[in-house]
Amino acid sequence: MNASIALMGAALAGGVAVPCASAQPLVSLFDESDEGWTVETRNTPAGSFSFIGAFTPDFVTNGGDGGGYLSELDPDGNWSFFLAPEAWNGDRSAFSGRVLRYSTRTDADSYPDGRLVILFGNDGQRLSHDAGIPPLDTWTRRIVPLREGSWFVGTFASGAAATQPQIDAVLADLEALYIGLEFGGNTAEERVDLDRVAFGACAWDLDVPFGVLDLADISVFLNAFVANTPEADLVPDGVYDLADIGVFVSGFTGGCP
Ligand SMILES: [Ca+2]
Ligand SMILES: [Ca+2]
Ligand SMILES: [Ca+2]
Repeated sequence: MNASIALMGAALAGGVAVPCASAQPLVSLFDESDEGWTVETRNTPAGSFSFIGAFTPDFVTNGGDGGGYLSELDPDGNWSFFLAPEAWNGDRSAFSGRVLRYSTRTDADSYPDGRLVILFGNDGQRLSHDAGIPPLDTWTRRIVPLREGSWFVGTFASGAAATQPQIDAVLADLEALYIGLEFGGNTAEERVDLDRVAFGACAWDLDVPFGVLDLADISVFLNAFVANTPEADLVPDGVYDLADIGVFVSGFTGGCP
């Protein structure tokens, strides 16, 4: 297996950076500002999930998963979410089948609903994903496939699985992207951070610059493959084998779909 990896690395390293020919991902690295992200608190996502309050997250200049990042101290006893800038909404059909990446960090884990990623579509369509609870006090990179098998209908990531047509319908007229930060039940119990968001990146576009395939992506893939971490599980089955390498090589050499 190591020989295969070395061969792949040598083969790919002989190429040049490949720009994604089609739609570029939307990216927030928070190098210099909050990039238009806000925080909203809402009623329970197990219920109406209706709007309660809007807040401005803290922008921190360094210490993120690369440079600056966003940070929010839980502002109230409701359900808090980072909200992507309005400019990210609209027709995102090109992102179907790609992934949402983000890095999260929390200093509490007493409450589970920070696990939620929620998309609003037109006419009240709502989808949700369960990203799980990250380990404490360390940056954790999330990978959320924008395809069937990763989303539920509604805002609580339970019940009916969302079909690919339902996911595509929401992406075709996106009205909001929420990333959960509710990892502590009480007001001001937890501080949760967000960085390195890439919405609509290819599964094999693993490192910055997102939207460009280059040696950095190869390096991340190889390291993740050897370490058996999810970034390299491109045929997502918890097994790290030639199938994952095959997807990476064909994706890398083919650009983005
Ligand atoms: Ca950053
Ligand atoms: Ca890249
Ligand atoms: Ca795999």
